[in-house]
Amino acid sequence: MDKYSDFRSDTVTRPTENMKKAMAEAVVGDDVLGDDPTVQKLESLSADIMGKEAALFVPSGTMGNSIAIKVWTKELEEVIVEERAHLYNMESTHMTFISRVTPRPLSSNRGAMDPEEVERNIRKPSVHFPRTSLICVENTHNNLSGAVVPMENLKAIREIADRHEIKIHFDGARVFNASHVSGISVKEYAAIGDSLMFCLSKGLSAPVGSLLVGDRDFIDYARRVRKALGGGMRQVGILAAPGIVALTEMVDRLKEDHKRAKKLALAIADLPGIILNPDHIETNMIIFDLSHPSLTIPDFLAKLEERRILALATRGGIRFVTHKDIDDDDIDRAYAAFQDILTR
Ligand code: TLP
Repeated sequence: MDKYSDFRSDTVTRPTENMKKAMAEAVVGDDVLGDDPTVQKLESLSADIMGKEAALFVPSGTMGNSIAIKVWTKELEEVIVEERAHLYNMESTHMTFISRVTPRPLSSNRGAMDPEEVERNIRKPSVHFPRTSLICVENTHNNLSGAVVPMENLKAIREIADRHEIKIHFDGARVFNASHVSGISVKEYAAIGDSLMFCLSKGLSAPVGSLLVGDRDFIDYARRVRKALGGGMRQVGILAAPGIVALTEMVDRLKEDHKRAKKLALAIADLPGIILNPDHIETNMIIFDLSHPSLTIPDFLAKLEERRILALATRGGIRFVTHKDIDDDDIDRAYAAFQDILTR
C-alpha cells in the first residue's frame, strides 16, 4: 500500500534520527527548579540567535503567544492584530479568556497592515474606550499562503508603536522561512518585536515546543505566567534536546520546502478549476480556491485522500504545506492526482 503524502501542515513532520538520539542522551534536571541544563542550553541558544536577552521554552506556539499577550496587557485594554492572523482567527478567544483584552482586527495587503490605519486605530486616552497596549504582527503569514511581510512595513509599524509607547509581539512561528526568502536575518525580524515567538515543531521538525524571546524582565514574568498556565515542565530537557538539533541542523533545509511548494504551485495553477496565483507562493504554503461545476472542497479533499494525498480545508480554500517529510516524489504524486481528478 502506498504511503500517504501528508500536506496538511509542516506540524506533521517526524523527528529526525539525530533528534531521537539527542532525546535519548539528554542530560536533564527539574526545569521548574531551574535545574535542566539542556533546556538552559536551548533557551540561551534561542536568545542568542534572536539577539534578545533571554528566552523561555514553552510547549506550543499558542502558549507562547498567550503568555506574551498576558505579559504586555492589562484588563480593559485592546490589541491591534491583522484580521487573518493566527492570533486573531485561532487565538482571539484565548486573548479574551486568559488576558481579558479584546482584539481590534485590521485588514492588510498580504499581511502588511497599512501603518496609517494602524495609527488611526490606536485609541486616544478616554474613559469611554479601551486603551491600546499591544500590536501583533505575523511573519510568515500562515493564512495568506505563507506570505513574507515586507521589512519596510514592519519597521513603519515599529516606529508608530514607539511613538505611542505601545509594545509589539511578533508571531514568528515560521520566521526562519521568512528569513530564507527575504535574506533578512531572524535577529532583524526579532528586533521589530518587544517579544517574538517561534516554533520548533513546524518546518524545523522537532516533536514539540516553541520559544518566546524578549528582554530579561519580560522573560522573568513570562516564566511565572507559564507556571500559572500549567506549563512548568520537569525533566523537559528530553524535549529541548531535539529543539537544539532543530536550530542547529534543520534551518537551512527550509529552502527545499520553498522550492517544492513553488514547483507544485506552478504545476497546478493552470489546471481547470484551480484559482491560484503562483507568484504569491513564496515559502512552504499553497492556499488555493476551487471553482468546479460539480466538485466541492470536501469532495476534492476526499478524492485526494482516496489517492493517499492529505491536505486541509482552510479559510480561502485548500491548503498544501511542504516540509521535511515531503520529497519530489510526493510533489509528482500530488500533481498526478490533481490532473486525474480535474481533467478526466
Ligand atoms: N498553526 C497550525 C494550525 O493551528 C493551523 C498550522 O498547522 O499551521 N502562530 C502561527 C502563525 C501558526 O501557524 C500556529 C499553528 C501557531 C501560532 C500556534 O502554534 P501551536 O500549534 O504550536 O500551538
